[in-house]
Amino acid sequence: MFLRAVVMAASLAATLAGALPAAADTLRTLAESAGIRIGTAANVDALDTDAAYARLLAREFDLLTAENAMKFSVVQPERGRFDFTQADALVEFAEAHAMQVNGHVLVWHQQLPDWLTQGQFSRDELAAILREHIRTLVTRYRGRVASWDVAAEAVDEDGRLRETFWSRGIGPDYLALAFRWTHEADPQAHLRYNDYGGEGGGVKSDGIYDLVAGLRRKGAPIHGVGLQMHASLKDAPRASEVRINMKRLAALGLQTHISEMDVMLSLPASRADLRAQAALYRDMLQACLAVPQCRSFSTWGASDRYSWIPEFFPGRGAALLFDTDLQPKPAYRGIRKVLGASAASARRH
Ligand code: 9MR
Repeated sequence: MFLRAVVMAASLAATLAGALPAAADTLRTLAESAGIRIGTAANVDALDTDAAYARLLAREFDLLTAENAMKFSVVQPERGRFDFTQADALVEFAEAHAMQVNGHVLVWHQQLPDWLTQGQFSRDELAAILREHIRTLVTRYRGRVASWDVAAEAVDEDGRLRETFWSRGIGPDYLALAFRWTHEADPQAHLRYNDYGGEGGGVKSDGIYDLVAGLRRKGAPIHGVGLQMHASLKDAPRASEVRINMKRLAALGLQTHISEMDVMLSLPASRADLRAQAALYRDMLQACLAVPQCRSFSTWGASDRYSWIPEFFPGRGAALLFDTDLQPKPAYRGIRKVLGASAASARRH
């Protein structure tokens, strides 16, 4: 009787394993063996309304960034009234599927509520508002949100500190303060600076380097840099320069992340463009895998069904790994191949 039960259990296990051959081949399984996290920005409304999209995220990714759910105007729509509905939904989804969460974003000059941008505040009042915002949000998710994009896009195209609502209102030290306040609220969290257009070489990349080097010198608790990587086929950094940039950031003691990659195409996307897009994704992932301090690779959305590109760049889109029917594109297969090769060589070592 006992033996029969064992045999039945074994055959059931074999049947189940046979029914799920893809599990070993998902991006997240391969990324784990390769030693990095594979992430995406998540659309919280879609998680609620689109079950196939939610399943896709849980199957392929092990790191989620809130595309909008944790931004200032969503979390604190009125002064002192915090709304965590969307942020909670995101964190709970991630926990249910053993995914890490990257909190996005604490101090940024966009998606700020009117009460803040239209208000008249002294420097001290503004600093107190930011401190309270950070304290409330970060404390709520202490131990549950593994990393935070503390600050984003603070460097201008010319490499200098961007003049923003925050730099005007508090002064240039708002960045060092934001890192300190975040660290106080969750001393275990990995704290990142996140920007676009400085992934490879150039003035902006140098400006970002100088900024984070300065923060390190001042003793600010900054641990990583997110290189966003919003690209097009005509406008993308060279992978070799991305690698060099990651290495110089690593020499400062900083981890790096490809934090928001997408590659916009002209619509309708041609097969040649989809192939070139796949090559770009592969190259950037390879650059990340070549630098031990590059710890995660995230795309800004998973499926072309939900992407910011068509809204912001009419006539362009098809920028992500899955199409509008949630079907894998050449870019997905390219990423999977690179992760697979890296996972296999990691196992050999
Ligand atoms: O994808 C986000 C889009 O839904 C918002 O409307 C937009 C508001 O500016 O922000 C987009 O996400 C941005 C991210 O938060 C920071 N880096 C650039 C991203 C694309 O604009």
